[in-house]
Amino acid sequence: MASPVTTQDKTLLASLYETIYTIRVFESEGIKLYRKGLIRGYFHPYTGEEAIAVGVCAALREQDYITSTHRGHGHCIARGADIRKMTAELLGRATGYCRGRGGSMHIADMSAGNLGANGVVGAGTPLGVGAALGTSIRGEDRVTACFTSDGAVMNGTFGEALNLAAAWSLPFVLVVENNQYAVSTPVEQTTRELDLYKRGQGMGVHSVGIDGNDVVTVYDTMQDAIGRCQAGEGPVMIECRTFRHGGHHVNDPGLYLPQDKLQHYLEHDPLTVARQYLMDAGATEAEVADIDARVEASNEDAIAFAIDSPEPDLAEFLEEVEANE
Ligand SMILES: Cc1ncc(C[n+]2csc(CCOP(=O)(O)OP(=O)(O)O)c2C)c(N)n1
Ligand SMILES: [Mg+2]
Repeated sequence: MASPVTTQDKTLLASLYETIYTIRVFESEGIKLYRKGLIRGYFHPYTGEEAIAVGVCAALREQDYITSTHRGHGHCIARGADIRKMTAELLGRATGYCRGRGGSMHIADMSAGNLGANGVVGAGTPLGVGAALGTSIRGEDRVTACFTSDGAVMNGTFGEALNLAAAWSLPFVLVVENNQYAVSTPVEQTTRELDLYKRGQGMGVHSVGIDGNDVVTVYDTMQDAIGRCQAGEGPVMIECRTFRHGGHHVNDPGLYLPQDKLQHYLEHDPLTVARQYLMDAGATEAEVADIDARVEASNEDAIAFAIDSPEPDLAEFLEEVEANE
C-alpha cells in the first residue's frame, strides 16, 4: 500500500515522525498539567491516533481547509498551530488562541485554514461541506478535509452532509477516525456494518478503509484524495482504523477497553511505525534522538510560556458578547 516514493523520502518521513512525536508529547505533558489542576474542563487526548492528522495534513496544501473535532489537539498541531498559543489556551490564559475563553474544544486558526474544533459530535461535517461549497462556487483550488469520528458517522449530519457533497461533486474529504469507541460504547453496538467506508460507497462516493496507524498509508491515500478532488471527482471518504491508548477523556480510565485489543494497538503504535519508516529510509539513532530532544524542548518552552502568561482581564469579560438592549 505504501508508495516507494514516500518510503524513500527521508526528509518527509522525518517531518512526519517529528509531528507525531510533537502531538504525543503535547498530550502526555498536557495530561500532567491537567492532573496538577492547571487545565480545567474537558481534555480528550489524541494519543494513539496521531498518524491520521499528521498523514492528512502533510498531504494538504497551504490553501486547503480542515475542520476538527472534540479530540482536536492533533489536528491543530498537524496543521501547523503554535503550541505556545495552544498550551496557553488550555491553561485559560490571555495569550491563547481564544484569549483563554475557549479551552481545549474551541481552538481554531483561520490563518492556517483550520476552521476549528467542535464540541458537538458530527457538527463539523456540514461545516466542512459548506466550506467546500464556498470554494467551489468561488472557483478556488482548495480542498476541505473534515476530520470526524465513528460516533459521528451514526449521526444524521453524516448522511446529509456527505450526500450533498456527492450530489454537488464538492472538493471534500471526509476523514473518519474510527477508534472503534464512542465514549464507552463499542462500534459493534451502534451499527451492523463495521466497514464504515461502505456507507460512502452507498452514496456513490469513492471510499476506502485504511490502517490509520500507518502514517505513510494515510499520507498516500490523502494525496490520492486531493488529486481526485482537483479532477472534479470529489468527494472522497477515508475511514482510518485506529484505537485510543486510554479512556475517552483524561478522567476516564477506560476500564471497558478489551485488554487484548488495546495491547494489539499499543504494539502497532503510530509513533513506532513512523519511527521504523524513518530508520528504514536511512536515519540514524542519533538523528532520531535529535528530533526527540527538539520536540521535548519546544514543548517545555510552550508550557513555560503559558504558565508565565496572564489570565484574561475581568474588565474585558463582556467584550465580544452581544445582547439586545
Ligand atoms: C451531538 C452530541 N451528542 C453527544 C455528545 C457527547 N459526546 C461527546 S464525545 C462523544 C462520543 C464521541 O465518540 P466518537 O464520535 O467516536 O469520537 P471519539 O471520542 O471516539 O474520537 C459523545 C457522545 C456531544 N458532544 N455531541
Ligand atoms: Mg470514536
